[in-house]
Amino acid sequence: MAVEEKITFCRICEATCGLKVKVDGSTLISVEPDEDHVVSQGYACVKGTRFESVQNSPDRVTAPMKRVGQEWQEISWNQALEEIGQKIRAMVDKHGPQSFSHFLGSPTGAHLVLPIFRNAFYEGLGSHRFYGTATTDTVNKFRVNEDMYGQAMRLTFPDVEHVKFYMVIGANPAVSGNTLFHLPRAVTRMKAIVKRGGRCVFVNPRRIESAQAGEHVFIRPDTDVYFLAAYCNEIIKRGGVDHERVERYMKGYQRLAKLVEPWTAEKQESVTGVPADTLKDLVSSHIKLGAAALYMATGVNQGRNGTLCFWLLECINAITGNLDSRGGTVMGDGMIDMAVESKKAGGFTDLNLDRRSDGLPCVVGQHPSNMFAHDILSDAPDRVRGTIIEASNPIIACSRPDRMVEALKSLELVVSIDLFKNEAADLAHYILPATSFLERADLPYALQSFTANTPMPYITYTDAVVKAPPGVRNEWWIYSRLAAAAKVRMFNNPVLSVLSKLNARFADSDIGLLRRLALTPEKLIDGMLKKSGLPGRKDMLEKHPHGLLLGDTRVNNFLGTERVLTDDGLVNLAPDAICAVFEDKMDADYLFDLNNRDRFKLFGKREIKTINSWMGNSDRLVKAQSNYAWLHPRDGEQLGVKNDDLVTVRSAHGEVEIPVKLSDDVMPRSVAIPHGWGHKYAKSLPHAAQHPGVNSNTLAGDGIENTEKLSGMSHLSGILVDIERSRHEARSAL
Ligand SMILES: Nc1nc2c(c(=O)[nH]1)N[C@H]1C(S)=C(S)[C@@H](COP(=O)(O)OP(=O)(O)OC[C@H]3O[C@@H](n4cnc5c(=O)[nH]c(N)nc54)[C@H](O)[C@@H]3O)O[C@H]1N2
Ligand SMILES: Nc1nc2c(c(=O)[nH]1)N[C@H]1C(S)=C(S)[C@@H](COP(=O)(O)OP(=O)(O)OC[C@H]3O[C@@H](n4cnc5c(=O)[nH]c(N)nc54)[C@H](O)[C@@H]3O)O[C@H]1N2
Ligand code: SF4
Ligand SMILES: [Mo]
Repeated sequence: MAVEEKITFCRICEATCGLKVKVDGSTLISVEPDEDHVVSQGYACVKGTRFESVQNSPDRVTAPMKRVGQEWQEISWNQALEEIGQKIRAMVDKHGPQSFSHFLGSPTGAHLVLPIFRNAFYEGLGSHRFYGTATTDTVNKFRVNEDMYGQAMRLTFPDVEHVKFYMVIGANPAVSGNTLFHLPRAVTRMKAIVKRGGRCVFVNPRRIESAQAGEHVFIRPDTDVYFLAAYCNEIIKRGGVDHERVERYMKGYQRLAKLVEPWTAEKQESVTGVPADTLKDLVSSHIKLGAAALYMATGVNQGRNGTLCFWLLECINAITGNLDSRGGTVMGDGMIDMAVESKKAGGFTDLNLDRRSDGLPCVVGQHPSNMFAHDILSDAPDRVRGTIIEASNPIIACSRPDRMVEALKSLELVVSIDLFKNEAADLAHYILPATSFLERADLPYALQSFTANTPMPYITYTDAVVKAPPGVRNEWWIYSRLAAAAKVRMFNNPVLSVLSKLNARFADSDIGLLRRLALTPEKLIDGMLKKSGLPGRKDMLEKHPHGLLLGDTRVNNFLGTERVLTDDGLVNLAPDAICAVFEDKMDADYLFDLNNRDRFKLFGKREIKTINSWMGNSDRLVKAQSNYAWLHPRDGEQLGVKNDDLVTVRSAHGEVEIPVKLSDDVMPRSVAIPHGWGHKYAKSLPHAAQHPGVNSNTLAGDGIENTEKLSGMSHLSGILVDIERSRHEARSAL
């Protein structure tokens, strides 16, 4: 077969860069950046350009597998789906629908039609037991959106193309892209802020790669809440509030002002390490430069107070008049207004406060992943007895891997839907092989209202550009067929249910006519595009293969409109639940942090060549392990360690032994360890097992006491640890 060149886009991270791939039949030969992509303009990172090592990996699962004892056997799809379907049905009939759960990983974010079918399956089953790694990265933001703007999906993003004062707290866009908004070519775009006379400031316990685009301010891990409270207070004291806008469109200002009043720049300095003068200088620029936006991400989300932090951050953006303003934070409206649609439909994006008996919320319908093992190992009658794990590796992603292993081992039924037999899949009873992103048609991230959440709004569409191996299936198909086997009614409608199950039969029928009749994702997306007044699939492919720019970000399209989804149409600056937690714990937390300011705090370090745990098996991306404990040289000296020496890092929950790298990019009394490593259970990921590294989540605690109460987020960053030189010698070949 001739080699073909095709244009598509990457879906490994949210930057969604344009790619040009060479394909020979069903084999991916190479991946290059798409020079002509309307937004990424020739940028793509190594994870994208070396994706062929993942796509073509000999370790990929390409047929359904069943574990019989310790042996894995290849079985047919019919057998797999029938057996799994019957087991789910029997479990649910005997123990009730909540006994069968779901655990969702981050790669599923980039898959447009999948949630429709997954949700239809679980709704039909009657189970709301959804867990997933959203509670390790970002549900605190959804909680705040719900309380301030009336719906979880009502999400702002910074208008980076026009901003003059941009402050990035606990994020590293140069390495990670961004979360919950698109910003390909992030470094270039952030450098442009400084070029046009603005400031771009990174508040972070490490002088990160992104800091080349602007300035850097050190902050002690998990103390941002004091910094933000003091920042908000300073804005108020210095007259930085746009009172007219606040009075017209918002409520709760007085309560907010009163809550932050005790938090001075001087007070925060003692625990954050950010000099009071630095904070005041930042506030001066914020007010003077006008168009200002604060953005935060996982580094802060994963602390003990991620919800309080995002609330304060959104309040600062709002009261300074920057919310819904050019160069401030904007509320994309996109192809579909996800917030409006979700509010109308109810269901999976709702905030559920009464599903759990322990009082933890289910933000966007997700139970806290920190409670997954607990809910399995509990002796409650409705405990979790079976689960599907989809695109996730909770043994590495979540706290207390030992407990996660014990819990997964105890389940009666575990089904992994994945590309690989990862550590969690190794403990499953069945593995169902899924398509990679190159093997499916898509629009960019659905969560972002289909590309609305980007400083350069655009739309792009891709067909599947590589033919999936014959034994691999798209998840929409898997859930439809599973529904038939488990006798689950889809879409709460008998006719639609029958049709959707038939549709899945048609989609891979041997009869060409039936296959052509099937309503495939391509056809669904075509309909969605046209309904939104955009070019259909064919036109997108032929006329706009590199994407179609949709004009500038829109402003003044939110405040005072029906898009504010609170009952009274006002932005709520002082939601009761959030204020109550602030009142309750700020002083106690502050005292605790003051008393522990000389101890080490652990935080994370994402790396350009890996994404969470799933690139460790690529021989082109991971050639040696880079899983070090990064320490400040002064701390290294005190501990008596130099580069590559082993240290033991110990928390209240566990300990790891890990080699050291010293760098003055790391704040003293803190230690950065990349997560996503620790492939010691990786029997079926041979390359990853050669460079295992250690799992930093051994140091994180699970259970309610290590879970943020307003959102269910796991506490993964800013964990107190002790470090000592290890008694063991450093391994020479790391
Ligand atoms: N290369 C690569 N890209 C990725 C990923 C990956 O694993 N590798 N993962 C993807 C995923 S799933 C996500 S959610 C996004 C995440 O995207 P980001 O949130 O940008 O993730 P990080 O690069 O880890 O940035 C978090 C930053 O917070 C800092 N930090 C840690 N603790 C604190 C704290 O208490 N306070 C402050 N102020 N800063 C703190 C860390 O030093 C780090 O620089 O990245 C995505 N992109
Ligand atoms: N200490 C610490 N822990 C963290 C973090 C941290 O910063 N520090 N970050 C947290 C964050 S933000 C996240 S998102 C989680 C990540 O944790 P997870 O969401 O569990 O992600 P991975 O561990 O990378 O596992 C992803 C799995 O999906 C599979 N996969 C890839 N593409 C597809 C696909 O298209 N379909 C299917 N079905 N499977 C696919 C891969 O093979 C891999 O096995 O980790 C969290 N854990
Ligand atoms: S930055 Fe993200 S989207 Fe772009 S190529 Fe790399 S992994 Fe893919
Ligand atoms: Mo994430």
